[in-house]
Amino acid sequence: MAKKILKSVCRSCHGGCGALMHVEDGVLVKVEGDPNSPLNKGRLCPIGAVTRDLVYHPDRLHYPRRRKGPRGSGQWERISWDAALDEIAQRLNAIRKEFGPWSIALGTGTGRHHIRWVSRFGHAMGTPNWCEPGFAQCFHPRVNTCVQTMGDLPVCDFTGEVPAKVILYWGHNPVHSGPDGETRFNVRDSLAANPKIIVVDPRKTELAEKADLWLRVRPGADDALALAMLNVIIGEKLYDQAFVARWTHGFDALAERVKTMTPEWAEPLTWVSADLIRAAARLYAQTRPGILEWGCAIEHTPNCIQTVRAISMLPVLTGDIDVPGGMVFGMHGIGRFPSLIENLTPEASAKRLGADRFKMLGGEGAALPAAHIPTLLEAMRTGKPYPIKAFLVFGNNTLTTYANSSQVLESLTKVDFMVNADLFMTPTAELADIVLPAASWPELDQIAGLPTIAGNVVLGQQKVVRVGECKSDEEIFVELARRMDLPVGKESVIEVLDQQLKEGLGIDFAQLTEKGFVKVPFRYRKYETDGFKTPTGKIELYSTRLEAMGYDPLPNYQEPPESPLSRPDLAQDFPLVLTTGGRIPFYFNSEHRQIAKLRRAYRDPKAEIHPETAKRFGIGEGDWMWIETRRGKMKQRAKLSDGIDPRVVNAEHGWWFPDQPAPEYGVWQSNANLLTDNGPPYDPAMGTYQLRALLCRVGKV
Ligand SMILES: Nc1nc2c(c(=O)[nH]1)N[C@H]1C(S)=C(S)[C@@H](COP(=O)(O)OP(=O)(O)OC[C@H]3O[C@@H](n4cnc5c(=O)[nH]c(N)nc54)[C@H](O)[C@@H]3O)O[C@H]1N2
Ligand SMILES: Nc1nc2c(c(=O)[nH]1)N[C@H]1C(S)=C(S)[C@@H](COP(=O)(O)OP(=O)(O)OC[C@H]3O[C@@H](n4cnc5c(=O)[nH]c(N)nc54)[C@H](O)[C@@H]3O)O[C@H]1N2
Ligand code: SF4
Ligand SMILES: [Mo]
Repeated sequence: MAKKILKSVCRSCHGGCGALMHVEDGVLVKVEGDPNSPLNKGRLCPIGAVTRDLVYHPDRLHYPRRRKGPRGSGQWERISWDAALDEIAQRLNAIRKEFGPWSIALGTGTGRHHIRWVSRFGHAMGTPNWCEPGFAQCFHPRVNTCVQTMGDLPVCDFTGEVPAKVILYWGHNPVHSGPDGETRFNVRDSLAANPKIIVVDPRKTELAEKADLWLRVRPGADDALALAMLNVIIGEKLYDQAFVARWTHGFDALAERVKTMTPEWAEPLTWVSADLIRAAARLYAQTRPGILEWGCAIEHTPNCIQTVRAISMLPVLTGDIDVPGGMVFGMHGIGRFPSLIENLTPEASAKRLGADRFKMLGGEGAALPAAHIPTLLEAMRTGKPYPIKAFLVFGNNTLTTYANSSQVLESLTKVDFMVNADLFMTPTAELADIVLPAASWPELDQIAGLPTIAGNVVLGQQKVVRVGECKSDEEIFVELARRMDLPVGKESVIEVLDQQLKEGLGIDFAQLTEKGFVKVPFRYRKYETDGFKTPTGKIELYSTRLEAMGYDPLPNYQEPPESPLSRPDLAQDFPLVLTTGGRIPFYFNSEHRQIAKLRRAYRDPKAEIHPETAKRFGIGEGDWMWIETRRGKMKQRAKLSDGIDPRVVNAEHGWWFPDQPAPEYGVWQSNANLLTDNGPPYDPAMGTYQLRALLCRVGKV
């Protein structure tokens, strides 16, 4: 019997846990955490632990299929890869010729191995229109804001020697989640040093229970809260005066901006008492070093960039930037990804949907420019400013994770040609013309270069098995580029990986997978020799780049457009504030509901509500409860909690039911995005729409 243990890295979430893959006669028999990995030290979470159940799930797509019958009728026929790829290549080339390459759009999901390869393939075809439902709503607002104002994204120093003495968790519950390169294990380990804990969250999470201070903020009022904390830190001179004087630009202007934004000003806006705001500002500023764990909750409302801006200034004012135990900049261990963006003609670049308005998403303020989803969906529906003829989806369950799902359905049904590559059939894949079976993470080669973790570990993810006729997304792009005879993008996957690794680490992919991972030597206080990569060479509290793009150079407060304060008229009928999300440890966004072990651990969707509010509407613990907004209605089971504000409801996102009949798989029953809004106003710089802080009403089913 041929037995081997191969080193790889779990990619079932944003994490990147080192994994040992036990393979016998071409079958994956066991997956365990790599004890040598600095990220997980041998552990796997419930999702990583069921990797075999994912790879060998009986519902996995094993071969390409073509739709018979009308769109959404659920009738399919098996076809060969040759037939599938030739048909796609021929249709796409015809569309490019007749309508221009920009009329082809691509979609993908968050933080996957192939996210940048989707943009690469788009650029190779000549279209600027690729998108991801998190781009304007998740992580990239933090990345782009910090790149513009500090030169890079600062991240928690989890792999250094010095533990943080205070941790500020803001709209983030990383013991269950952990975006881009952080694992839940790093987060848990950082608690072992017994730091002070401050939590800003409308729900009483496990972290909130442990916290020294818990600020139960009104959803969507994070900007006001952060500005008030800045007011206290500046007003009481709690900031690091030497650092601020030498390394920041525009401190006086910031001080002037927040002068009137006192805790008393913020109290009625945030529903947090002025005393508690003061206490949090003092505890955070006076305990050092400190880290900021910020999550996507601050990026789910239309004042996203300025909220991020305000919160990002907290560790800047305390001087906890690029110091041991603080917020540090990565060492960038791998070479530049060849995104092929230079292949776009100026005409094509100018056609990126939404880029003229949202420059931090699609223009000069974006590290990797992407299209604006609501503008793209509108172009699908109306043909304006030009028609979108094809939509190629590589790993996104569009009907569950984009805002306003009913309108998303309407948009997708207008597209002439839709292709979907996924591990499983989903309600979204059922709308496609051709469905391709994608390889899952143990079935493909990739580099997990995680510049977002302080240790800057570069990990090799290697193909250890393959099921059916699955191909990796990257391989599909290469094959299509060749069949379409595109001018660029035809190198093999390994050639591209080798090039990135040689440029960064001087090794090739085979050498990386042999080692498993490479730790890049770390250096603190890089700014002392290099400065900050901004126009002034300093951290820009007053942002010259935001100003040049026509946006507010200083952080500001905006009331959410659908709130009890901005729309008291609407609040008569929809009296409660709705927030959505709240990550579940057993599922990743809309995924994993078909894995029996995970589903047994967490059967039904749950919405959190205060017992008094539930009683008022005749709802008991575990009852199915309607939640309704102006956009639509869906049901989840009531989870009663006296930790949530009586005026707030939290609904989980990502729910559909793979066990229910095709083609809908129950996607219209409990889907939080039937409630959310993708209409204006958007964040002026990022185009962010509203996934949280909306008005709703509830009732017993
Ligand atoms: N297990 C698991 N891990 C995941 C994911 C998953 O689905 N499952 N998803 C991945 C993705 S895409 C991401 S972006 C990350 C997200 O991970 P997190 O950033 O942790 O996101 P959430 O858990 O949705 O929200 C964090 C907290 O914000 C609170 N919250 C809700 N509304 C507001 C608000 O208006 N203001 C504030 N301050 N807090 C609010 C919620 O109660 C919740 O406790 O996790 C990634 N990792
Ligand atoms: N209401 C509400 N909506 C939200 C959020 C929220 O908190 N509330 N969170 C938002 C955020 S932060 C984000 S980032 C987005 C997340 O949105 P996405 O990241 O797009 O998540 P999914 O829609 O679950 O799509 C992932 C799909 O990829 C498939 N897949 C997994 N691995 C592979 C692979 O290797 N190749 C291919 N081709 N397919 C694969 C899975 O089976 C699944 O169908 O959702 C956003 N939507
Ligand atoms: S935390 Fe993420 S990367 Fe780590 S085992 Fe779980 S799913 Fe995999
Ligand atoms: Mo996300």
